[in-house]
Amino acid sequence: MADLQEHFDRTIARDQRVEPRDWMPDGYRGTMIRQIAQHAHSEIIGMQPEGAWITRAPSLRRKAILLAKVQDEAGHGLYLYSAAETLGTDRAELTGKLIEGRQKYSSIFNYPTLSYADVGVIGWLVDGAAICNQVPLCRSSYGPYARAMIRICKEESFHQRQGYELLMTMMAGTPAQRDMVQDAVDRWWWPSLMMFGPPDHASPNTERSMAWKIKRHTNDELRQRFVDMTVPQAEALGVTLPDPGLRWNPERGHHDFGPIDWSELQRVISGNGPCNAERMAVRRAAHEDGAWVREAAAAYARKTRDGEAA
Ligand code: FAQ
Repeated sequence: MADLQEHFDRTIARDQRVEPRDWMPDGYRGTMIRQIAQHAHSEIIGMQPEGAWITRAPSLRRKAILLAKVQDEAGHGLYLYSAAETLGTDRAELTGKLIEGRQKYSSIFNYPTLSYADVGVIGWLVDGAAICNQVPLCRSSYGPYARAMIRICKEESFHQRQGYELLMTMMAGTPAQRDMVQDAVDRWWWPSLMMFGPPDHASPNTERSMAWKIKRHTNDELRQRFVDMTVPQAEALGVTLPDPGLRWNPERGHHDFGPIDWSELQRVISGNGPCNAERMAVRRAAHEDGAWVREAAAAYARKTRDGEAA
């Protein structure tokens, strides 16, 4: 046992990857399953806010782009459930936990999408925040997760660019279109900052996840990186970020920003955000409606196996 622990510690210390065949402490396995499952659930639930606009996209071009983006999110969910399966769980079990409300998904997907500008702002801010958080996860210590993240990040970059391009187009349009963009930015800015999780002093998992090199930066470090990256983009776009406390601090070499309402994050995580009930109801209905597909696939697999055995 001591040998196994030593081998694991050496793997982490040398910045090598932990692979599914390797021994790992139960705590490491449990943390990886929790994080990967939460991430996978976020991608799947995350299809809903933008998916609601597919039938109302303003042009064929916008519809094709949005369809591709939402399909990518389904794909990300599937890679991530597969990565979780290498740790000894299975997708059906994780889906069960999601729909029973026993596992979390990202707070950000519990906010409504009120206009088409929200599709652009989700691409710019939500995918922008996701990239900031996930690029370092390409170096996460668990091999299957780190490798899944490489492709996911490439696709998220396309998502971010399509959102920014959509917003640039709207900002070059009518005053009403510019107002729609500003209104969407006002609503999504603070929830986007909350995506990075609680502040470091109130984050129970960060210290251990950093020691295991699952996380490479703390929640606050990544949040700051996102703010610094986004401020010049907002200027180029011509929108105002809704924070009177936002200003460049030359001494820190970073932007200062105003206080985040952590009680809102707590409320949303604990199931009481604006759309939690709706998101879960849609997910449960999709699961029930898909029962026949799972049954047919299982019957087909049985038949093929029996045929091969005969
Ligand atoms: N929402 O101790 P920490 C996307 C939970 S994908 C809900 O700091 P940790 C793509 C946390 O799980 C977005 N729960 O936890 C897309 C923990 O739960 P516990 C998802 C949150 O794990 C774009 C507890 O609070 N991305 O956007 C949130 O060290 C557009 C204490 O927190 C990922 O999952 C939250 N915001 O750090 C799709 C990335 N924050 O212990 C569609 C991978 C924290 O009670 C459209 N995950 N919690 O079970 C991570 O990097 C980390 O898990 C953090 C949290 C940073 C999210």
